[in-house]
Amino acid sequence: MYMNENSLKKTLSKLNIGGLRYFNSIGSTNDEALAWAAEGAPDLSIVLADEQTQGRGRLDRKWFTPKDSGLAFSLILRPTAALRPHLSRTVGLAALSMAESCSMLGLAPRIKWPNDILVNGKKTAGILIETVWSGNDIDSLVIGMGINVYKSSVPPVEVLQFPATSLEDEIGKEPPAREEILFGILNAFIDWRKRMASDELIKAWEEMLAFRGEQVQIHAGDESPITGELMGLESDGSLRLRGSHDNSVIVRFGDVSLRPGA
Ligand code: BT5
Repeated sequence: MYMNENSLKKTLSKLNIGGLRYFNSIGSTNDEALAWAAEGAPDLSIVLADEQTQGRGRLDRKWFTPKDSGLAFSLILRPTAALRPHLSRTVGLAALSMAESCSMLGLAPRIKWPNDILVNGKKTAGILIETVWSGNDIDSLVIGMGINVYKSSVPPVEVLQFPATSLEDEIGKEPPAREEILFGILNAFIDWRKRMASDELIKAWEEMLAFRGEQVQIHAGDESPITGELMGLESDGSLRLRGSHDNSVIVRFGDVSLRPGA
């Protein structure tokens, strides 16, 4: 059974969103949102699909979204002049909003920097942010979020580099309706966005980080991994590690994992 579009609209009408495009099935909600943003979609417009046939992760990876299993949506942001200097914090804003909505379900989520939400050490949600440019300026951002709600959303182990789970698995019973979970995420997002320029956002994001105080490695491209103790965040959302000579190492992108044998 697909999501109930009417109850979705009704739930979202309580929030100040820009517009909604709902699909039973789509290639990728991010692709639709990128096209809509380029046509001038209003701020906080949402593209949501029950099923994605070409769901995308970062770096051409795939995001598995079978029908009737999870939440897959893309939020279009039109940054104001005041928020423009802080756009590198957007992934934290999205991660914190998803993590808070997991906390409200009684779970203890952690953010695996930069874009994964872990529950009990397993991936429950991921974020993919893409940009619409206007010359050298950012016209808008598309924030794609995928959350595994029911057990059926978890991909087969063979395709995973990192263990995955769903809210249903972790709560141990039927999770709330997907519309309600979406409402919680958007509500938190709208609220945190008001504080996007404040240190409060960085502090809350930092407190949710997975592997703090542990030895980690960061893989970015083909280069050999960067290693160090995971300390926290810089004010732009970069990750700060302590290297083996007590030096600070700042990381802007990559995939974090625990350092084997450390
Ligand atoms: C992400 O990439 O985690 C970003 C996922 C963003 C998905 C949303 S859904 C709405 C919007 N529309 C899109 O097309 N995308 C966004 P990354 O960190 O690169 O992780 C991708 C990796 O996670 C894959 O290579 C798989 O190993 C694994 N994976 C795929 N589907 C998964 C799932 N449902 N649950 C857990 N892990 C998954």
